[in-house]
Amino acid sequence: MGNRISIMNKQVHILLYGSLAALFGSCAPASPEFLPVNKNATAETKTLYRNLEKIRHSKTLFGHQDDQAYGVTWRAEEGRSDVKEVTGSYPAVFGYELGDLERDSTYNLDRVNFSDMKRWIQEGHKSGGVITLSWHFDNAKTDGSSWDTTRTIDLILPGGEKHAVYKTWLDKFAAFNADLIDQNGKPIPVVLRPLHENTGAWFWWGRTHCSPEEYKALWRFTQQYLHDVKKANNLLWAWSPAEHHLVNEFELWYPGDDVVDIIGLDDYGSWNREGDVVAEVAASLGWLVEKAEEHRKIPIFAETGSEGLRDSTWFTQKLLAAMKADERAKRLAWVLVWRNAHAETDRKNHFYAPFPGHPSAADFVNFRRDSLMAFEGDVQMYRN
Ligand code: BMA
Repeated sequence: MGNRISIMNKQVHILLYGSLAALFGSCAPASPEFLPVNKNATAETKTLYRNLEKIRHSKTLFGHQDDQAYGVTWRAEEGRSDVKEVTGSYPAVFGYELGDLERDSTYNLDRVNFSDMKRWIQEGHKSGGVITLSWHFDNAKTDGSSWDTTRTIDLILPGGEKHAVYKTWLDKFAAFNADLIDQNGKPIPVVLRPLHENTGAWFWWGRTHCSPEEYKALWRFTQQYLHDVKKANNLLWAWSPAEHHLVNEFELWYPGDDVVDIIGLDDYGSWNREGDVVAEVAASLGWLVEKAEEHRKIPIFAETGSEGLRDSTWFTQKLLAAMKADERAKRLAWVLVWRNAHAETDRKNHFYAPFPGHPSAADFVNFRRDSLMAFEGDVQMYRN
């Protein structure tokens, strides 16, 4: 109840301030600036942050992981995108994955060439889209993957015997990041989304493999090192726990207002539950938006999707329906669906966006046309 009142107050405030601004034009007092946590963020990064905050009140950007890298029937073919081939437009958010960068590998863990990735990031940015990066990094103790949950966090924190190794990983990211330069020679703003899904237990940084203090210390060290030592001033920081245990444990694991710009949710599981999934996802997205707004952060649906899209109207009747069923959920800045793995060389039926000829293609065109959704070209993220 209290929260609803404060949202109503906010709307009255916005209305009032809007009318004053209209009356007095540029003489009206400036609203408090919406700034990222990094005081030294580049002007372009600040513009992106401000625009995300502004645009989310009328539009939700559509994102797709590895969109230009491969689709269900192709791999690394210039200009291709399953999303574009079905709807005529690229997404407005491009997600890429850094896993295996720490191994000095030419390819990431899903066989995307890192130099190709840099070029696609440049193209995505040039089209006005948002770039976001996840990182399924290895377990430093065992050299296993992210899914190797052998305890390792104590070793990579400052003072731990693998701390120096962890720093070399961040150095490698900093070198990769330094190559992300736009056509004017300026650093491309990047939304970094490390240590994700930590309220689940499947990664070594998950809730049963470290304490909240250790998790938050690792988040803080990572940020401080990239900001202060590597001078990576093009980053916005997205924290995206999984839906598991989230409602009860949000504040326990939240790294802090001074180190988070964007608050997201990763949720695949809810779509497969019994009952009214639209109502349930709507409620949890509404809750997330309210939580982010309480903290003065930007809310996103950081990862979701229905693997293999067996429901041919999933995009409009499930995802969009949930985003519209709760007034608060309409204020998400973006929703990103996971990758369309190449069936022949990677994984069969591991795709989350329709591709030409798929039964859900027509529904996805309707989703793209919906007035809430923004694809490539619908919004300008880098204009002041
Ligand atoms: C997972 C799956 C894996 C992939 C990983 C990193 O959820 O898609 O196949 O390797 O993300 O992209």
